[in-house]
Amino acid sequence: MKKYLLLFIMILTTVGVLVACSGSGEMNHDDMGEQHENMDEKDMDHDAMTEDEMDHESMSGDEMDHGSEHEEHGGLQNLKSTTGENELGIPVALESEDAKDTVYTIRAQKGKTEIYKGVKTDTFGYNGAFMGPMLKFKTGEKVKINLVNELEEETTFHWHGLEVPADVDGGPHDTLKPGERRTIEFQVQQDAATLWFHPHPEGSTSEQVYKGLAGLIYIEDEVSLQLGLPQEYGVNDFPLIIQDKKFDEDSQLNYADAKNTDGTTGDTILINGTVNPKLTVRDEKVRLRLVNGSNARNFTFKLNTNEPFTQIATDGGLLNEPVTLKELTLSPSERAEIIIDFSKFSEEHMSLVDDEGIDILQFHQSGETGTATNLPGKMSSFSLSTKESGLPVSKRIELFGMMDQVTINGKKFDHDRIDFEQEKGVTEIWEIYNKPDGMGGMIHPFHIHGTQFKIVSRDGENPQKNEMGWKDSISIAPGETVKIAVKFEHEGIYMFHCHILEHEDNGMMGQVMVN
Ligand SMILES: [Cu+2]
Repeated sequence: MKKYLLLFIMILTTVGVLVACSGSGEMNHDDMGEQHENMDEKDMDHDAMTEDEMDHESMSGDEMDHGSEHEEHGGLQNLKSTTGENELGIPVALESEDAKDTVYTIRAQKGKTEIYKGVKTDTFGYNGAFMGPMLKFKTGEKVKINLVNELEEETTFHWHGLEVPADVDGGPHDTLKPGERRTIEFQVQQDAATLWFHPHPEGSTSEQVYKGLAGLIYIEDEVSLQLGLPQEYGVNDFPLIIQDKKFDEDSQLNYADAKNTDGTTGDTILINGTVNPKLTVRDEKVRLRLVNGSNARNFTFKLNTNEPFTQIATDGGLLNEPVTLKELTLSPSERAEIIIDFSKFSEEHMSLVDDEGIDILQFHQSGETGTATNLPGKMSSFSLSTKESGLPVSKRIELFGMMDQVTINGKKFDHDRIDFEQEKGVTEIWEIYNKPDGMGGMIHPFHIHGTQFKIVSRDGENPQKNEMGWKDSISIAPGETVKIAVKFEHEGIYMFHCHILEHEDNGMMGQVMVN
């Protein structure tokens, strides 16, 4: 009985805050998170709740009205502008260990990093103390990767966006214990793209990524190399793994302190692990491969001058043709490749800013002339056929909740439960609905492992031009319903989940078995 009394009190408290916040039209997930964190874990037995008990909307306003304290947007840390005092670090392009075949060794390690000059910060990294290298794969080739866990905790090596059999995908089933090694092999079967890799252990993905485990994959194919796109790595082709973190007074990345159950954000931008970054560019077209590697922050990127730029690729590869934009939003784990033509600019101060004008990355134009390139008209042959878009919906997914009460179709992740089955090589339409909660809800970036999918529609409308390409993650707004066409080329059990890493760790994840 005591347990149910506590549960009841907890629901009343939660709902009280919900009303206070929704009444003011403000969303405040953070303060709610704190309330929950103050409670004893065992008092929060969600499994004991019925669906009705968890459904905030089923209660009337009177039942829920517990006061009217006005809460601020506590959840989202305000970002500071980069000062531009440090030249952007470029991830090392890892050399194959074999002259003939592509063989890499990836070690998950811990170490100390001088993120701020003269101060050592405890960090995690791949093949180094912080962040990771860039792995280059060519379409069609066989790749062998030796995985080594040198951490003092379990981890996995997940290849985000790579179409590989489930047993090498590095999901939560594939943990390596401290000191353990494993060798995986697979064939690269997809077109040129910018992918990334990160850990995926159940319950601690958010902390491990936050501490620095994130690396890059460039897939190249013959066609993409002949298009004349900027492709001199570190010269006019730059990866940007963009993350926000919060440093404590000792300049440490104290995850327990920074943690927000509803998605951890920080006030400090790091790109490729560099704080206060600037990028020196020549007067030429420069390709930026943007990776939103943050735990939870959505970024809307613009140029401070409001000049247009050109998007050439989505998560899974090149768009059919370049798309001109003035701003671009990426939710966690989404990628986009953009081209900025610096031969057109000679401003004193050029930078990539967010939608509030905060400098994310400053540019320094060296004045040197670069390579003159023309953007190709046609880059890929992506298509969504009328047959595909006309298929009936065969899987329905409802994303709901906040903090540690996040669910998919009312359930939390259970590694012993298969949520869906799908046949290999068969396209199915997944319909995903982001059900708003009493506070208006929040964006959930939805990711599926082991495949690249096509967006069929957003609320019944065609996707924007810059989303007409391969995707493995999709940002879904509260109240929005998206349809995507999904096909798996390999067998096994794959994850689908929210890529707000704290939501994922809190169980906003399911499994599809491909036969
Ligand atoms: Cu989420």
